[in-house]
Amino acid sequence: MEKTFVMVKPDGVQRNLIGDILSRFEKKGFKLVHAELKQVSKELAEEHYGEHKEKPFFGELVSFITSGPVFAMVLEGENVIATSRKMMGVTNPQEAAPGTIRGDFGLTVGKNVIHGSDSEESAEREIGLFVGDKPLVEYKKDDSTWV
Ligand code: FUP
Repeated sequence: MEKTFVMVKPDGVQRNLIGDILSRFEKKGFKLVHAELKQVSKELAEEHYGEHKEKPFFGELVSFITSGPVFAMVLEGENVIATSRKMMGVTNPQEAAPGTIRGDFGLTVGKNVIHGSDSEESAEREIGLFVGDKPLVEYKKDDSTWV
């Protein structure tokens, strides 16, 4: 089954949004297979955001994501990568549609509340970076009453 990496960024944790955000994914029907409140190191932040290394906002991005704990998750479900990104809304919260996480909770592009992998390759890479060799939690959910 498809998996993705999602994290509530330090602004979301500070603003007590973990529960609201996780609740949206749970209610959608995605299965939580890993969750961790985690302090991101500078090394991990620089690796995770490596594709933005040359961008003018790279320094701020790294200092923001390391400024306090993040709530890191792995979610599983059909088409979870694209669907969870849709639920997050576009990168800039000022342009994100109402009803999306960034549209409802975010104000600025620098502090946009949530991250989610954008492809199968980045999901695999980010799960590797953030979860490492900790095993994902395997369990059955009885979907028979609602699917
Ligand atoms: P996304 O995949 O939606 O998280 O967006 P990107 O990978 O393009 O950007 C990663 C992060 O860089 C964003 F979440 C916020 C930050 N960013 C800025 O601070 N300024 C920008 O102009 C673009 C992105």
